[in-house]
Amino acid sequence: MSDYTLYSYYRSSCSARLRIALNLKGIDYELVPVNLLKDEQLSESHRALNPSATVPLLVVRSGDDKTGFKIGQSVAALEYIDEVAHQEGASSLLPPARDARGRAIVRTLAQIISADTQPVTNLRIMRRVRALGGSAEDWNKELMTEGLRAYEAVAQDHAGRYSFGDSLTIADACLMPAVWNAERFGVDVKGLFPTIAKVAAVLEEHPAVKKAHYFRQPDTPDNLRID
Ligand SMILES: N[C@@H](CCC(=O)N[C@@H](CS)C(=O)NCC(=O)O)C(=O)O
Repeated sequence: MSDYTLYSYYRSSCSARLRIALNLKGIDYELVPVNLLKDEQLSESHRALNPSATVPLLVVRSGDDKTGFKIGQSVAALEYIDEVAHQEGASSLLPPARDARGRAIVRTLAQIISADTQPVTNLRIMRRVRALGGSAEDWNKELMTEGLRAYEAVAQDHAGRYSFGDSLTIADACLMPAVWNAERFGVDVKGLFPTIAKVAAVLEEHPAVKKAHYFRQPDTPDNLRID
């Protein structure tokens, strides 16, 4: 048995990916809030744990290992959670190894969000856009629209109940919080992206996703909290 600690911020899309996966696998975890608006991710103590100065950070402790094994990249952590749980008999968040094409499609979808969309709309980038005199809100709305347009184009040929067929995958764990962010910045997800909207509607009803929602976290401010 391992102990899991998740360093997380309630409104961090990358943290939400891991909350969704941990909830899906029924893995209990201790949540350590890191307040991005107070720059806690930039502190020496956090950088010592995650040199990327970001959340999420997943720390896994087992047996006598008190320091823990640290994973500071959300997609690596998603796959780790999936692989460990799969070894213990849970269903996988990736198509089976014999379906190499399916796995490539799921990873393509996950990377449209995790490699092409989130990094350019991150808090540190928004701050730089503002420092250069631009509108970070317009910047994010445009880039999130472009990212979701690419996702829609790939997913429309493969989606069932979820982004790839009828099983929830790492692509969905990346998509759901990306949709929450896009809606926050005024992207008309339902109007522009019918496949994503259909999948998101199913995801939003999933108990693991509900529990991972931005507004149901221990560090969610009281004025945003929902039941
Ligand atoms: N590639 C990293 C990105 C992590 C990341 O950028 N996290 C955001 C929150 S979603 C963050 O910590 N931002 C802090 C900042 O921009 O200073 C991952 O997938 O874990």
